[in-house]
Amino acid sequence: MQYGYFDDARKEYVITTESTPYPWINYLGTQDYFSLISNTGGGYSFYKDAKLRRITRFRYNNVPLDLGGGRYYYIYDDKDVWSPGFAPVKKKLDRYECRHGMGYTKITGSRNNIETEITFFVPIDFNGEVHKVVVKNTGDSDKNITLFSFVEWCLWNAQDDQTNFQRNFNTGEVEIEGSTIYHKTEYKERRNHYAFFSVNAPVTGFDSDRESFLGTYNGFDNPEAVLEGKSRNSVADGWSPIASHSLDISLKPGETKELVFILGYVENALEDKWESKNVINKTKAHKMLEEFATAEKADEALKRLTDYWDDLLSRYTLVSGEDKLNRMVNIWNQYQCMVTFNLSRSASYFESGIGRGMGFRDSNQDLLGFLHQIPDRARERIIDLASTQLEDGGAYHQYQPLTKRGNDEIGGNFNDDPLWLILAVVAYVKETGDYSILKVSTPFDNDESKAAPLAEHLKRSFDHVINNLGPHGLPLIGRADWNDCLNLNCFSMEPGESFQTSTSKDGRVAESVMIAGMFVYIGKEYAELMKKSGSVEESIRAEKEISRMEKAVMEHGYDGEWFLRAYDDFGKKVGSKECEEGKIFIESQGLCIMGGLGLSDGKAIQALDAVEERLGTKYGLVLNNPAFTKYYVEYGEISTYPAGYKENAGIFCHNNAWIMCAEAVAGRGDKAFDYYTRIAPAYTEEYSEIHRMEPYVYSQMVAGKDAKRFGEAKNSWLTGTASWNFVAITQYILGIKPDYDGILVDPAIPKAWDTYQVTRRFRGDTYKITVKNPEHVSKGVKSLLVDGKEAASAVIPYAGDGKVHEVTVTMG
Ligand code: BGC
Ligand code: IFM
Repeated sequence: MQYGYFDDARKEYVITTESTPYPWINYLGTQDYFSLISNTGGGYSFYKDAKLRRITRFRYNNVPLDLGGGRYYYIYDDKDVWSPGFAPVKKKLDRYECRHGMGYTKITGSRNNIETEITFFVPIDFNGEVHKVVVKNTGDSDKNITLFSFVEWCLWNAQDDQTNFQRNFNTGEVEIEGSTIYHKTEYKERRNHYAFFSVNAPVTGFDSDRESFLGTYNGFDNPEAVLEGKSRNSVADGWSPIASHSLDISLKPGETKELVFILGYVENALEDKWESKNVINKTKAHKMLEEFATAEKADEALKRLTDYWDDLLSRYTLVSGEDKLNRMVNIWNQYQCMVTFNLSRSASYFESGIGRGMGFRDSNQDLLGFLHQIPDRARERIIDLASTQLEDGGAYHQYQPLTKRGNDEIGGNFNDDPLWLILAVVAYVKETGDYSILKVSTPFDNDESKAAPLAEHLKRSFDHVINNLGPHGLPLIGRADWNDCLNLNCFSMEPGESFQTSTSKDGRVAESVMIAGMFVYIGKEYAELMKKSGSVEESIRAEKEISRMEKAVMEHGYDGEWFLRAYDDFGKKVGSKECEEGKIFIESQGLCIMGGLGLSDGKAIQALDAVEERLGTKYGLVLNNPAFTKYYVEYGEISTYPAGYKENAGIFCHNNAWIMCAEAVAGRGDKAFDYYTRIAPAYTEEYSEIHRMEPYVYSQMVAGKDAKRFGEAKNSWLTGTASWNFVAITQYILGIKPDYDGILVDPAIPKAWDTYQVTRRFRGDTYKITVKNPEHVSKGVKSLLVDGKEAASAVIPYAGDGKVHEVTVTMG
């Protein structure tokens, strides 16, 4: 069952009912100011950091669902009160539609011949959001209505705001200036920032004190001020400051009125002192309001935003016989990659914005799907990430985006982390040809006095693995590798200590075959990068280490039919036939085969067949099998999950992509694409009532075959699934891979495909690549013509002339 449809021409998903199976959200903002917005206007906004600079308040896990805060509008029409976005009043609408587009959301609601369309967006280079409101009288008699707006301020630190009431009920301060309501509460120490909510027209009234607006015991769905059609003109003093406007509007039949509301954030320089306590410098706010003084200016800014996205998305475009595939590759997968790049795992409807900042492994992987869009921002992020690396090559697992400092509470010692940095840098250099990044002086542990060239950081990442090997010559897992919940050192923790906070390493010898696979796969990339950048000796040294690791994996990491997952701290096999439960895990199969292991002797194919047989379901591949039905102290958190959920045999969409890549490496395009379609959102759309999450973006997890709610997804939006599936489909299946000296063409496609075209913008040139498959093979490039001339290899040489080049690839 569907709850809407894709409008590909406008790059929108159109939701046609307010009763979606879960709030279906979108993100506004591209750079510093971000908002989450659900299909009924719920959500919140923040500047750079969802924890430390929360602008509006939101209550997670609220009852009823998604009424915990948002940008709410109310219409008072002859005592009939309703919300054009359905929430919060939830009165039946005659028509409802929500269009989630690229960085904007347009919600239309009509009732009693009043149609209201609100377009929400964050303009490019603007620290605020625009709500363009169009109200139309669609009936044949005059209408006199009152429009109310509403947002609730958060007192900046979202965690403190939700917990520290003894203090915070005293601190709220606002100021009213014409139609603008300023929120200027200070947060514990003097910081020169404030927010404001304004409208480009004179208001009839306003409110800035929540209790005055709602009434002491009313909710957002029935504010007393709105029920009476009259603002209280309240000025908040402590308690819960809000911002609400009311505007009387008269409309003749057919008449339309347009208003522009601005919710903005201002950060003044610290030395630009407040004149005296709480007299804020409003110059920037005034300028921001001036920028959106008219509806035309809002329309122009929206046009700039859509042009911006059209340009970003034009860097990789596909024309294939499959509409669903086209819309994933051309629109939604790339869009999600930008969102995960911006937000890492911090703020979604499943991540509270106060739990996590930017993840080291997460953000490095997110770069893989994003860096072709804006390489300069990727470069900056790489340096930020590398600056949180520790001198021994390990890394802080997370950092707060506002401060960019590593998070001490979580620390490091997740032993896969360092390798992802190498992969991100390799991808960046292949995309841009910019080797100079390797020379950038980059601090360790955010300490400038410990700075070294980025190349040195990569070396330490590589060596961190070599310096931390276990009894089988395989990498020590540390607190956990990519699988946060496989905590093989868990049993030796102190009572009350969690794997997140444990730092002791004594007696911990658990080893990860997954990291071994990563080391081979990413290590080969490292060796090649070193060779390409002139460090030949380092490249030779790396190759020797990789060969040694390959031997260790084939000797101790293969279990007869598939790759083992690990050795626990007692030296016992994990992910082996010998295990009672959890006999096979997905991660090591994917990464070992991506590293080329087992390809020459049939072991890779054997492992992939085992994956299909034991992990395959119609909704995707589960992570492990059989699921754990008991708690295993030696495995940790993974076995605390009920069978079929999350890391315990859930369908983790992130590592499904590794199997797609592995199948492609092994030459089995049909299987790779089959796995792709099992989890790609556009393909799940038709069973949205089971899947429940947004059909335009990936979710982290779908409940696996052992779960009671098999097929139901959770944790939509912020997941490495976005970038890895983009890599899997665009580079491994469609086979268009950026490389140091050009674009490598190496498709692994379903045999039935005849042809497809990819247009790839690459370092300023444009390559129009037509792939033909007359012999209906999955793999193999027979000829490659660039502008009519046969190329020497399967690499399209980089021309560097800024021109358009026609490429014809014939498979066979
Ligand atoms: C979740 C993991 C997550 C980890 C991070 C666990 O509870 O299952 O998916 O990565 O928390 O803290
Ligand atoms: O690898 C992790 C990631 O860092 C956060 N989400 C879950 C993944 C698997 O545990």
